[in-house]
Amino acid sequence: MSNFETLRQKIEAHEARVVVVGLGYVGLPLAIALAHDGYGGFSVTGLDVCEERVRLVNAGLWPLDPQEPVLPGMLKKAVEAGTLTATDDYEVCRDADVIVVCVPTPVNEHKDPDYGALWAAITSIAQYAKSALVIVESTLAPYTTEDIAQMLWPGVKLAHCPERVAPGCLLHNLRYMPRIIGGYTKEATELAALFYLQVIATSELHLTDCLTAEISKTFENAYRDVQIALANELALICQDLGADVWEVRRLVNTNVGRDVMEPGPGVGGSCLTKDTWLLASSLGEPAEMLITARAINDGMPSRVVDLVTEALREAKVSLSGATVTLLGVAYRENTSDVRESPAIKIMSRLGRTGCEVRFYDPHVDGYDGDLVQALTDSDAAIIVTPHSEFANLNWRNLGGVMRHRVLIDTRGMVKEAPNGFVFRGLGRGR
Ligand code: SAJ
Repeated sequence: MSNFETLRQKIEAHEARVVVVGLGYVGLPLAIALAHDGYGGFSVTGLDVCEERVRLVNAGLWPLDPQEPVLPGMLKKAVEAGTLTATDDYEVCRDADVIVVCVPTPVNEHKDPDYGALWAAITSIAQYAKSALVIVESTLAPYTTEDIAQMLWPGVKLAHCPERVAPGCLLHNLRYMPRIIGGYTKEATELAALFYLQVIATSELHLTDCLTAEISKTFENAYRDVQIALANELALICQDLGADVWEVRRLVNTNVGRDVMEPGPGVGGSCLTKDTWLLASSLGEPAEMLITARAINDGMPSRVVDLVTEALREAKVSLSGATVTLLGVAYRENTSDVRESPAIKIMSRLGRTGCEVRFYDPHVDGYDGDLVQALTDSDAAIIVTPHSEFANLNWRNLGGVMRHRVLIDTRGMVKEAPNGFVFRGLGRGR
């Protein structure tokens, strides 16, 4: 029987031995779902270089900081059932039929791909895996799959199936998001598609080649980044002209095919902040619009600091020596994920001016204490993350504990300036 046929049969019968390399936000949910008897039911080994993460997974404990619904319970069950184990030893790849690579692919300080983790994983896999199906879920700059193929060729079947999960809904996205599968060969595409069909609930698999998959993934996030930059530019235009961006946005969106996104204090998270750079790194000519969008979004924390400075000046409070409370540390609403959060950038800019900066975030451990205490004796409050808890705060009461009543809303959550407050809204010129 050919290697292709053997793999096909093992995958279909759920008898394939699976290794998931990288037990982070992408790899861990996948390893759990693959091992769960209701979904994949495969025998799965999670591989990670972090000993502590390996230890926690083997103990049936969720090892990641941001909490997720359902997954921790599924992890415990899979470990107890013996279908999921973890290791830091690549030798496990020797007997693997399917290896899925989910390691981080960030960019360095020059915005070039930092493939340290990727090359370490691929080099180790190449040492042991001779005929497995290798799928790379990590986001890749165009032509990277080609380079990976050179390292694994000729025995291994290789496909790029870029991840599409987001914190707070990792399992849901994994099960229901349409997937793009770009095989290095037609056989690899076919096997990878068959493999995902065993674990995902959607049948929407889009089969293509690896270069098209790489460009599609990086561009889908670059596209979102540009759309947000455009909304942020509109906010700055409205602020300058004395209009309200939320009303302008509402009116623009009444026309067919217009869907202006929401302006805000900048773009956080690990996807949108780097995928433009991965895409741009592979080009001969600069991708001007994408790079301008990055610059606009990266500039938003400074615009927020400008608003704070202006509002404090109106309240006759000097910025140096003021106490400012940031409402929200997470980059994304209703999650505890703080990666690349605009809150951190605002904090460091304010810190440089001599401000004391406090945080309150009901979703983030360590910052989830008491809102009233966080605001007591503050000179200003800034709404940074649009957590639902911040939607209907009673500013009349909260103002009573503040030293000065200054409020900055970067997310359009406060409809009317509260009485007695110096109020500034991002994109609200009046
Ligand atoms: N943001 C705005 N205005 C908006 C939408 C977002 O300022 O209208 C800001 C957010 O506050 C945040 C940043 O942009 O700081 C990123 O937000 P996001 O909703 O795009 O969240 P991410 O970064 O977690 O994006 C992920 C992406 N998923 C992957 O890369 C696998 C993205 O492709 C998804 O579209 C997004 O989740 C999603 O919609 O869930």
